[in-house]
Amino acid sequence: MHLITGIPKLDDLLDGGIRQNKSILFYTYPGVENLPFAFQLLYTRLERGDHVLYFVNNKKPDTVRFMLNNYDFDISKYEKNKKFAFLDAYSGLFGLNSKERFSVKDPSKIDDIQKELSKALKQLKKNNTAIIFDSLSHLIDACGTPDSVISCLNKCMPNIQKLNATPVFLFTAWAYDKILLNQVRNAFNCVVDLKAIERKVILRNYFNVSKADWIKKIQKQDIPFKITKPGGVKIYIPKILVTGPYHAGKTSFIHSASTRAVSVNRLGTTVALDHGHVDFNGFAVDLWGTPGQERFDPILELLGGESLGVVVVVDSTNPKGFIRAKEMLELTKTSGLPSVIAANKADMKGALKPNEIRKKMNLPDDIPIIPVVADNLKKVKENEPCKLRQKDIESILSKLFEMVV
Ligand SMILES: Nc1nc2c(ncn2[C@@H]2O[C@H](COP(=O)(O)OP(=O)(O)OP(=O)(O)O)[C@@H](O)[C@H]2O)c(=O)[nH]1
Ligand SMILES: [Mg+2]
Repeated sequence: MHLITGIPKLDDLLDGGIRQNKSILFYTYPGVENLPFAFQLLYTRLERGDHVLYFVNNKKPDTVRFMLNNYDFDISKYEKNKKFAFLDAYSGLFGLNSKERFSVKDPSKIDDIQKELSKALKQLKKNNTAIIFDSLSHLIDACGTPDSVISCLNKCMPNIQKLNATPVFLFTAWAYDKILLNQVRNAFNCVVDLKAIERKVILRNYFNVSKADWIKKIQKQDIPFKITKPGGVKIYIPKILVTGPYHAGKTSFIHSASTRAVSVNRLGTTVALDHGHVDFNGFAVDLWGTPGQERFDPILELLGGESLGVVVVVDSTNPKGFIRAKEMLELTKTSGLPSVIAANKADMKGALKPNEIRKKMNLPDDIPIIPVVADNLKKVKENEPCKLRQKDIESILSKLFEMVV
């Protein structure tokens, strides 16, 4: 059975999601956040009717509740109908009584944890239950030798699985020795690595799946991500360039696609740049728009730098602009990057069809050309950006994001 995680792209890489009763490890490099991955997964499972048991040993259960709330994951209704419960292995560390449904008196004893875990799972037995282990690194640090934790883990994994649970472990690879780190990785059916590219400071976070024993050939792909609050895990594309000839509709495109956007415009034309932030389909993306007028050509190269993909907005009624559009790709040094042509103003008389545009622009078949129309023709004004139809914008964004990631 496929259990979707709700984490964008991860489900694709896992061939539909994690598998029931298989263990999954989020193997995290120091400095990278892993909690939102667990949160998004557990909330997705709750929404789909599963139960969740949250084992926590490094912060108060209330802290987890607070953090979940910050991401807009409201678990209160699931707590009320007993679909979500904590297994508190934190309060006991300070000799405090726990108010949670399940708790361990002495969390430094791995056997006690195991007993309480079995008790909790027996109560939940009839249901699919995801158990979040937050965190395995802390369990190793708190419960004696790493070897004993690993061997206990290996011993209790089949039991966990017998009780119809799918265990999800959070692990941060602090300075442990290499043998232990390998033991940890080997103890799970599936390993998702959460890493960062560092140059003195962390530049970018990404994840990949390095192991999933139900898949014959794993797609080796690094997926860049960003954590947003609320929202959780989003695939992050820091820069998509939006370019194209004068008056084609670039500013209109950016404002229609973005949750928030700013433009430096004067008398109805862009004189510096447009910037917009897109939050769509699990992607968080920043759009950068160029001006169209030739007098601004000297800044085009600056605006194009470090783009990962391009939306080329053309006016479908104005073939003269097509050559200019290709010239702008050269000037911004973005030709060759994943690109989609937004064939804008398709609502207007004389608008060329995508195949005609492809011919005139002499474009290869792998560059999609997607028609775009104004959302409401009555509201289109001379020299003022207008709202474009959401459906058209979304097909452009999904096509391009798929090509970039
Ligand atoms: N009918 C129609 N008009 C559109 C459409 N898209 C944009 N327009 C209009 O075209 C004009 C130019 O739109 P902008 O979004 O400012 O174009 P731009 O490419 O940013 O222009 P510059 O920054 O000056 O190069 C505005 O008057 C818009 O209202 C469309 O799909 N249909
Ligand atoms: Mg503009």
